[in-house]
Amino acid sequence: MRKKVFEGSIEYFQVLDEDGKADKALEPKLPEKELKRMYELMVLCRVFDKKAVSLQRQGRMYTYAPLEGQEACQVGGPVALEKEDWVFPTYRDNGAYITRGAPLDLLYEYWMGFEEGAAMPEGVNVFPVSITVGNHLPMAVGMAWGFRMRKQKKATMVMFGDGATSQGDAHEAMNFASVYKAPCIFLCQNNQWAISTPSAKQMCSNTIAQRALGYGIRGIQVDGNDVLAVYKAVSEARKRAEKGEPTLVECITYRMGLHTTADDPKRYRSDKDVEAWKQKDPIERFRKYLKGKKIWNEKYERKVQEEAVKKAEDAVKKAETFRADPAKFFDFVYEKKTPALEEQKQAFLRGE
Ligand SMILES: Cc1ncc(C[n+]2csc(CCOP(=O)(O)OP(=O)(O)O)c2C)c(N)n1
Ligand SMILES: [Mg+2]
Repeated sequence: MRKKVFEGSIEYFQVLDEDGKADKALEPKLPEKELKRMYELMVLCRVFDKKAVSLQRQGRMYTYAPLEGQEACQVGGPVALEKEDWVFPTYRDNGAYITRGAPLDLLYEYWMGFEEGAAMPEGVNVFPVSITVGNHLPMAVGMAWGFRMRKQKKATMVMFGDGATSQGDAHEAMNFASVYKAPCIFLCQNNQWAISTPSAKQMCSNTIAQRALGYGIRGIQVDGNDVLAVYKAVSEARKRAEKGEPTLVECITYRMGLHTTADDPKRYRSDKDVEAWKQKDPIERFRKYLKGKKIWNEKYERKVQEEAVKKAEDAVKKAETFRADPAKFFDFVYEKKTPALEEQKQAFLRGE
């Protein structure tokens, strides 16, 4: 006897087409103020990012991983969360920090080499970046499971790339979240590349979202250059999270820039591809939508750009005047300093 024991498929959706026209059946009903906030955040992310690359090129910042092209994911995902939720980002997700209210000077400070920049103010619930690919997925699930055990109505959202889905940690995390009903949202930014490895060489499955079926959780694929699609997918996932149902959201996007400032993508991908993705630019698409709704005009654009540039420049000034206190190094080795460590600290302070 043979019979089908499982039937499953994966949906893809897009709210805004490439001309910024909305699919009325899917368009989220957001007030003008919120739409403007999202647009302003996307512009701020791009301005922040371009500034960081330029600082690195001038020798004023260390290695930096640009987010250009991924603004719709990094704004649309985090804005759909509740304030008390937690986000677990990667090195590329400065936009998620910005959206959650991180002070820009701390972000610059961190990428200038100061760990102090990773300490977010109270209420900015974003974990320190995970440079280790994939290792933050189980952490996000662990925190979410904790929320569930304490009966708190909070959720976590972990952000990761296509490459991270090849790590054992990613599989363990999704399976664990499913079994323990952890209120966790898995937001994958499939930007087509893991450094120089294209998605097609990374996996043989058609989508990343379909892996959710194997864990018995919901998987959805969205246009990751469409901020309203990402927003809608994550808002729905957030509602399910509260019921103990994790979701895997795969955002189809593209890394427009370098993997990091230490990379030269011209050695492994064609300008033609990059050009084609430029036509799908998430900020331009959203701008067209806002223009169609008579929310956007040239005067508003000038104001948004000027404010973003000022915020970034002020933050750079602040970050560049930051001076670390090397004696603090001794304070964070253990929760309480051992006598030997205290002795070493005192010797250091005496300049020995
Ligand atoms: C465990 C581990 N292996 C390898 C690396 C080196 N590494 C840094 S980024 C990266 C590619 C990750 O690609 P993806 O997950 O798609 O994220 P993206 O950089 O595209 O945002 C690799 C292999 C690392 N940081 N951690
Ligand atoms: Mg990638």
